[in-house]
Amino acid sequence: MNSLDQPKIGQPGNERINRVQAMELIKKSTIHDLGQMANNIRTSLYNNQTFFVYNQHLNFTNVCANACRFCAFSKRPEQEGAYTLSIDQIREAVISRLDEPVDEIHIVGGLNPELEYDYYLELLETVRGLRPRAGIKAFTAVEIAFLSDKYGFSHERVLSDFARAGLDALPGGGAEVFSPLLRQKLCPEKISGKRWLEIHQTAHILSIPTNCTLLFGHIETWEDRVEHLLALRELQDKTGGFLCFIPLPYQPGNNELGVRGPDGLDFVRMLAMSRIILDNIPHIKAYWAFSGIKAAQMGLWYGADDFDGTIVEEKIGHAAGADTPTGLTISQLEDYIRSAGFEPIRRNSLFQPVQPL
Ligand code: V47
Ligand code: SF4
Repeated sequence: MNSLDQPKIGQPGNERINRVQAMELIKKSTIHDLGQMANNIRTSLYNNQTFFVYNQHLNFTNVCANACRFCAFSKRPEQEGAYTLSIDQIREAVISRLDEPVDEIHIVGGLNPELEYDYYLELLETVRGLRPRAGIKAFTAVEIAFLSDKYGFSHERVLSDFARAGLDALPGGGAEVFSPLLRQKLCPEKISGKRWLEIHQTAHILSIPTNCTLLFGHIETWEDRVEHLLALRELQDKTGGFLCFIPLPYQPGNNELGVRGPDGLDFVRMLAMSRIILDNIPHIKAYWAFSGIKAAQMGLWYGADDFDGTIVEEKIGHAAGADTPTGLTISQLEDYIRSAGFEPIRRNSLFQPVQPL
């Protein structure tokens, strides 16, 4: 599907919320009021449907040239536990689950200077060859920028090459929080928020849809969160290429940031404010692997309409101490969604409904 075909979901007749109103809303509203507002929007869009995907995560390397202070996943090449999967190992990982009806492969890794451009192309071609019908959602804007700088290629060139090799969509990682001051403290080596947005804009222009995220619950304020959401909304006004927003609750284990992470109420407040502000982004995800399953179920009443998927096997949040399962079965996912009061709808990467085989 062309990313520009995504539905525009702003509600005609309703004034969209601005920065000042958003800050007032968060300061003055009870959690119940916020939940009701967000749930009204979510219900008007999807009634009681909740989306999920049969997916597989592939983290091809944890070796990373950056050292983001919140990240417990990345390793230096010589560090114990550092790994890089060969193309053969990637092939094996995909083949090992070929008997399962996986609809999406989510592929991300660290910025490993040893990996050549051809490795990325071969990786995509291998997965595409083995899984001709699955959506391939791969490489964050940070990885696209890394390759573009290393080889002197434009973002457009890298994204077009990858699309030809099998890429369908970009995941939302690497956005963190756009505030330059906070980025300096959290991830000084990482690309700026401005460049992250430019890469997503280029993807959208090339009809590659993308997701977007915000890492929250660490040292940021509500002002920072609102600014970040407004920047995403502004780009979406121009391109319509974002499919889904995922607020990522900071996981405090095994990293040097040394702050606590958001509690359950902050998680659902964040979901509700996202649904209210992002009136043009179709889907809001309650990412159970980071929030916990119970909080994600609650999140469905606070504006979220997507529960992510089976995953198997989540590594980034778990390196930072997430105490959730590393994966779920389809029937577990459906049970969690139903017991929260919603109808589970299986989807593909582009959020189109999938009929189970
Ligand atoms: O980019 C790293 C974040 C992201 C921590 O697009 C952390 O559908 C919390 O982006 N605590 C990767 N977060 C995960 C991600 C994602 C996940 C699921 C679905 C999609 C999607 C995208 O995880 C990284 C970084 O922002 N991260 N360390 C941490 N300690
Ligand atoms: Fe590397 Fe990504 Fe971890 Fe930052 S968050 S250190 S870029 S793997």
